[in-house]
Amino acid sequence: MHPHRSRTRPALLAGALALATVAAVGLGFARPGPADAATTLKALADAKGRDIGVAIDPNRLNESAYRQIADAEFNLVVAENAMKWDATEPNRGQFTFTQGDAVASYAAAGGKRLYGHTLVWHSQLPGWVSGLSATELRQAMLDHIAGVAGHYRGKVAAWDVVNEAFADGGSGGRRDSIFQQRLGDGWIEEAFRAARAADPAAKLCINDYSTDGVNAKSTAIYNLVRDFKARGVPIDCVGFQAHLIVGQVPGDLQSNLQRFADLGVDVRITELDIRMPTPPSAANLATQAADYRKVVSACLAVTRCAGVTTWGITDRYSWIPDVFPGQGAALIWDENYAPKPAYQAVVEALGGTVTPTPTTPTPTTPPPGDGCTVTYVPNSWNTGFTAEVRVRNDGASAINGWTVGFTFGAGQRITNAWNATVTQSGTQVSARNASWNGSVPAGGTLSFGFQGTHGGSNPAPTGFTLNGSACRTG
Ligand code: G2I
Repeated sequence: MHPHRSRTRPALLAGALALATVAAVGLGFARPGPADAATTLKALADAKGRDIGVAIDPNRLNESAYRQIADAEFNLVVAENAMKWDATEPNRGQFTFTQGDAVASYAAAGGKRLYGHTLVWHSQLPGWVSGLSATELRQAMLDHIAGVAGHYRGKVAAWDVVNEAFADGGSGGRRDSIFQQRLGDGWIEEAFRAARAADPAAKLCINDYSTDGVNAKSTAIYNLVRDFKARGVPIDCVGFQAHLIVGQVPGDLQSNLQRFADLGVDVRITELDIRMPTPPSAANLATQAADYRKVVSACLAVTRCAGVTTWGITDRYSWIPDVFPGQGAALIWDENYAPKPAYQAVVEALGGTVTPTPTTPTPTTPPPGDGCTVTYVPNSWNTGFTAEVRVRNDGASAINGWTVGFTFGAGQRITNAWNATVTQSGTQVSARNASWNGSVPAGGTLSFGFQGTHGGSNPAPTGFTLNGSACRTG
């Protein structure tokens, strides 16, 4: 078990066990051949005692692909915006936790750790803060920390207590924020002490960007942490946002993480994304995969690195195009929820393997004329769809281990699946039972589902087979 982890790990989400990730082939980039990811990021990270986290917007959780990936692939969640000051205290002393609570209850229901972001930050402050005097601002800051960290007391594994407090460039100084201007250097320490009082069990982190390598800004934080540790100011961890540019992972990322760890704090990658010009080229997607591998590997090489969090699930929803026009494609699932080469790179960095396409179990052919009956239930939207496949075993004997085959006719591509391991090669799809649903009694029905993309029309597939024998459609 990892040294930073003192509490019992939550139970695995049962639904995650049911979800088999597919690596759809033929997506326009190089893959090691028809293969499926051996397991999920979550299972791999769980096995290593590390966090694999994701920033979420609770309003997106009713979108099925978003929800399925969040459920299956991550063991930690953080609110992308829902726990920030403007969201939680829009008017002084009036706290609103609806959105933040949605994230917290999603984490609790799925047995995922919850990361708190963020108590004090110069950005996304509600307007009322700017009018306060120094005395009022200090009290408002302390009240805000007490209100928010107190509300989530006992539920949050760690908080970004203070976010982005240091200046860009080579000055090594503080950011010229409202807190710095009005409260002076002591405000960070006051914030950490207030956070400890509000939630003694939460790890307390300072978080920043452009601090991933050794530079003036990261060294300024290093000096602050060293000072806090020397003086007994509560601080437990340092977050490195890692909003990176393709091909530009700092070569000293690992040694930078290590020097902080050597001060006696945990470290973590908190907001990883790796942007590139859009639309993405195959070459940049390959470089991005190598970059993700480097970041995850650097964390794993540092014993006190608690884990890696990506700042979102899909390129469909990312802050980057809004802030850097013409750039994006920074996450590990593309705009249609297809896993990118970077996804596979993270699997491999976490110790997962690319397994060859599983061999078909020995067919148990039903008596002629009996066979199987297929019901195919699609649910389509303009470019995507989900579908459930039900196959009744019409034979006289039970089946132990099944493979269902079928053929798409209109360019459909499966991006992820559940209750089966699904592989696609061209138009041909093969779905193999999961470990727990291989037995189908005579007269019983197996079912599995998947999500995919289509090019505008989405006719039902044809040529269904069960263990090599043709099925009727019912
Ligand atoms: O800027 C990227 C991240 C840098 N580190 C701290 C993070 O908290 C920050 O996250 C981003 C969110 O990803 C954005 O979603 O913080 C932005 C605000 O600075 C968030 O953008 C805001 C938009 O500016 C608002 O217009 C919008 O109403 O998101 C809000 C909610 O969608």
